[in-house]
Amino acid sequence: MDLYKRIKKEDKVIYKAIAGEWERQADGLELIPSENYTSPAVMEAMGSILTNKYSEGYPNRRYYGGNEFIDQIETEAIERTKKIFGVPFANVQPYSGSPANLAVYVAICKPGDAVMGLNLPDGGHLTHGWKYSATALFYKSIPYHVREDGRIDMEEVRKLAHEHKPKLIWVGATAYPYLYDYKSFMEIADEVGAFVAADIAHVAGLIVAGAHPSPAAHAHIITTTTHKTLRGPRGGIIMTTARGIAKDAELAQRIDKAIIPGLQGGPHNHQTAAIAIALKEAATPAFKSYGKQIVRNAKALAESLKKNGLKLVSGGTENHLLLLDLVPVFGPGGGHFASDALEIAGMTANKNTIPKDPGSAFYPSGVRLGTPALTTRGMKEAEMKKVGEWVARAIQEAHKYRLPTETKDRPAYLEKAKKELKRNTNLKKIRQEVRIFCKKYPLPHLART
Ligand code: DSN
Repeated sequence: MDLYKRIKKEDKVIYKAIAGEWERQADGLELIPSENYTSPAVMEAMGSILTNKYSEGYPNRRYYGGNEFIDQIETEAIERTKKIFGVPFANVQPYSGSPANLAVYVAICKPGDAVMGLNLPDGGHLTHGWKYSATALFYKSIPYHVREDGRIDMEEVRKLAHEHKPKLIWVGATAYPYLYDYKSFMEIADEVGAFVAADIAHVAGLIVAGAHPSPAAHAHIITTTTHKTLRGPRGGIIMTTARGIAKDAELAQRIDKAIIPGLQGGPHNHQTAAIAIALKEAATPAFKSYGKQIVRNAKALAESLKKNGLKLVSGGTENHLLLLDLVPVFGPGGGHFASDALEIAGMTANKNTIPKDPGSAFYPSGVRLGTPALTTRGMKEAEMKKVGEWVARAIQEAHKYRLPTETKDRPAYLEKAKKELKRNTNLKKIRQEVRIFCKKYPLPHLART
């Protein structure tokens, strides 16, 4: 790996781990829907000298000298965000999605205010008020849920909003295979005087590509990470919409103050430059095709999985991700067995709860899959058919396992099952097929080991 020759010389331990991770990413199928591969230009910016600089404050309003070029970079990232998402204000300093979301609370809520978000086991995010998140410690969290079919229960959202009069309602999720009804959320929020924050972390790239509706006209605030479908570096952005400014003329300034001095210190300038580059890439026609292909690939993967005998929550997908309902294979709580079998066969996914999960958040009954990373590698519908077959074959190899009913027996049982799966010759065979297949779809990096 020429790219990391200095690390190789200076620190063999870290070099070896990076080289191992490089091989893992290159030779396996990345099916985690929140992961992706950045471009070499984004990578270069992340490893640039910009990491050396302190810049607390905002462009032309810094607490430190020497920020002439940093100001140019941050201004460019802000302007690109505004243009690409059609919003009047953007803050590009959040270190990632969770700090971005916390800044929204700090900007508009007082401790103890009621807030609403999709329940985590129903597909929601930790920072939308999950009971173990700081957001539920400091604010009164009122979760809403999905119906039997997996769609958000808008009747429940309206009922809870009228009952609790929340200050803030989140729209967004981490495991939701449908489009969001932003307009209905806005109507409900208007009825009770709440702010709507759309967390588009998962679908930002799809929105830019025109493959998912934009919440710009139906939310006051939009937050996103930059490293999922948007294909940038790890990072976060908070946008204030025209509707947000109309509701509160000071909203954008409140958000800026919530980031610094409220929550963060100096921005990560290397990250800001990399975000600016990713936004430039996202504005190209090639990216629009990419975003649309992600969705076509997800639908093709869904068809292949069903054809090979697996059950999907909602029976398919409207975006980039799919949720496998594994209750018919393992009974309750079998997500571990599937994700272990997939990993041993060279496919990375994550176990996940499904709507009305008969297991638990720690022992969920589903697995979450997605196509953003595979689409970056140039795979299309024909390849998704193949991937679906491998996923089904791998899960089939684990079908005899059942989660013990006694919680204390579970860790040992799971460990034993994993050991056995590691010795499974059919899984080894799939691993080899996947490795050969991956060689045809190189990562967008500069060199290989
Ligand atoms: N960890 C992200 C995901 O995988 O969806 C959410 O923050």
